[in-house]
Order: sequence, then structure tokens, then C-alpha cells
Amino acid sequence: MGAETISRVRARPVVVPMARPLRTASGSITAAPLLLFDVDTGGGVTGRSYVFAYDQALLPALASVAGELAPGLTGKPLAPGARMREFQARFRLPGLQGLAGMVVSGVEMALWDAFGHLTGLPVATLLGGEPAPLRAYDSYGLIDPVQEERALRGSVESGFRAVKIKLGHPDAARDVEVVARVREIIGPDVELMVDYNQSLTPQEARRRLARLDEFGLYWVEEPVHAEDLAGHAYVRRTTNARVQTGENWWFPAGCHAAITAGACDFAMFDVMKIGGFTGWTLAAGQADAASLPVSSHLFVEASAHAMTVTPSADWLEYFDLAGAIVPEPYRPVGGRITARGPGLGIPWDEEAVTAYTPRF
Ligand code: SMN
Ligand code: MG
Repeated sequence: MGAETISRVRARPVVVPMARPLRTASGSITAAPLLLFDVDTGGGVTGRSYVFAYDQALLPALASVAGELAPGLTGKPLAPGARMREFQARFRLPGLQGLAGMVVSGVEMALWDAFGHLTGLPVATLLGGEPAPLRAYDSYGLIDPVQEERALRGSVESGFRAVKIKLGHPDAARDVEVVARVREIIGPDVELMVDYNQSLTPQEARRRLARLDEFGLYWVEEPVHAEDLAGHAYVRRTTNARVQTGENWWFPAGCHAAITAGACDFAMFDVMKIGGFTGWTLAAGQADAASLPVSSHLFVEASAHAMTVTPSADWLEYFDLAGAIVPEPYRPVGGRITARGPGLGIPWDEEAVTAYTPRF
């Protein structure tokens, strides 16, 4: 069996604690349900990646889809792009939005990680980029700025030049109050992004964003339902806000639809939903052609590699999802994150994986 031949694909569910529980206007996540991929190769190395299920109820089905696809990969070359194109052809009829897309992207990322271990190189280098410190923003949830003041000041003191908070409180006045206090805490020279997590109607977004004009927001993220591209375009047209969206785009087609609808001023790629590195690089070309700065969503490790080959790279989101099961999690230095190899640079802490394996 050749060194770059797939010999086995495994998928293991874990539910891991998060350093910072995530409250959004559309629901809260207190522990991260992840599916871990291990791709063994003829060369004796293993490629690893993970995908994020959002809701623990999806983990069994996600693991089941991975288990169904795994046998068909044995004996094939790693060739991440070729395997992704095979998956796209296979799932043309049902579509890759949802569980299938999450799984095939997880496999694709693990194939790239395996290549990295075979060559001793970071995925960024294999993609044609160069690992370099990328500016990151510290990502918070729906917060009480009084309770989080120390953390916010710590973000700025540690070197972050941007902070994101989530909004969408039941009372619009509370949104304004929180933004005003956070702006006061971080000062005028640190960028402030806000994320509504799809919680407003276009009309309510127009009303609320008019009251936030004075705070110099860097972007307003997902003000309305992710799939309401016309609604996003309406918010762009009727407010002074710069609209960010994309974490819920499925594969490059999702990016294309939003660009065509004039939905946004920025693009956000979730490496699991956009289609792994294959989907990311294709979508990055679209975003560059449309002059959209690209920022990442979660998946700090894979995103740090992908952003090195993103022509209009903007901000990397720093939100630690998998740190509890990685011996040396990616950590910001001076508000910047640098991709490391070989591969994605995320071996598993097997003791932690065992400890966080759910009993279905
Ligand atoms: C977000 C949503 C759901 C889970 C994690 C993070 C958020 C973000 O939309 O942009 O960080
Ligand atoms: Mg978001």
C-alpha cells in the first residue's frame, strides 16, 4: 500500500468543555459536541481533524454518516481535492447542506492533515501559503459588560486589536447599553464587531442599528436569518452598518448566492460548512473578485492555515472549541495566531478524548 493511500478512517464523538460558554440570541452552547476524524495511511501516519455538531443530539447521526462513508475511502489516495469532488458528485441529488457536508469537510481536512504528517509540512505550506501571525479578534457571547469588564480589559492588554460581542437582547435599549459600555472599556482604537446570530427581522435590524451608529462598529454580523439574503441586502441598503455574514454558507455555492444578492460587505467562512480547504480556496477566489474581506468562523486551527492562502484575509476568530482535547491548543500571541504543522498541528490528547466520549 502506498504511503499516501488511505488505510482506515475512524470517527469518534466527544463532548468537550469550552473555556468560554457561548450565549447567543439564538441559543446557548455550554459544551462542544465534536466529531473527531482519524485517517490512517499506508505511510503509517494519521491525519486528524474535527467538526462541530453545534447540538449534541446531532452527534450520533453525524458519527453514523461518517461510519457509512469510511469503508469507501479505504485504499484510495489521500488526494483531498479529488475525494471532495467525488463526495460532491455522490451527494449531488440530496445536497451537501447539513450532516453530509459536515462529514465530507471533516474527512477532507483530515486528509490534508495526513499529507502534512507525510511531508512534515504545515497544511498552509502545502496549500501554497506561508504560516505567519494573523490578526485575530477575541470572540465573546451575549455578555454583561460589568461582569466581563476584567476579561475585556485582559483581551486588550494581551494584544487583541479587535473584540466581538453578541447582541440581540430582548430589549433594544440593552443592546445599546452593552455596546456603549464595551466601547468605553476597550477604548476607541480597538475594533468592535457585533453578532446578532440571525435574531432580528430586517425592519427591527434597521431600527436597532440606527441606534448603534455612534459606536463605530467594524461589522454587524448575521442581523437576520442566514438564508434571508434579500434581508441582509435590505439592512445594507437602509443602515450605515457594514454587514458580515457567511458562517452558514454551505460550500462555495453559498458564497456565490450571497455575492449575487449583494447581501454583505464582508464574507465569513466556516471551514466545515464552506467545504474544507477545497471549498474555502474556491470561495476565497469569489470573495476576492467581489472585493469582500474574508474572516474565519471558529475552527481556529484549520482557519489559521486557510487564511494564509486567502487573498482578502481580514480577521481570524479566536474562540477555542477543541482546546480541551489538544495537548497544546492554539493560543494568541499579541492578539495574533500563527498556523503550525506538521499538518494542522492538532494531535489528540487521547486521555481527554476518552474522558469526554459520550455514552450514547
Ligand atoms: C457562533 C455561533 C454558534 C456557535 C459558535 C459561534 C457565532 C460566531 O455566530 O460568529 O462566533
Ligand atoms: Mg457569528
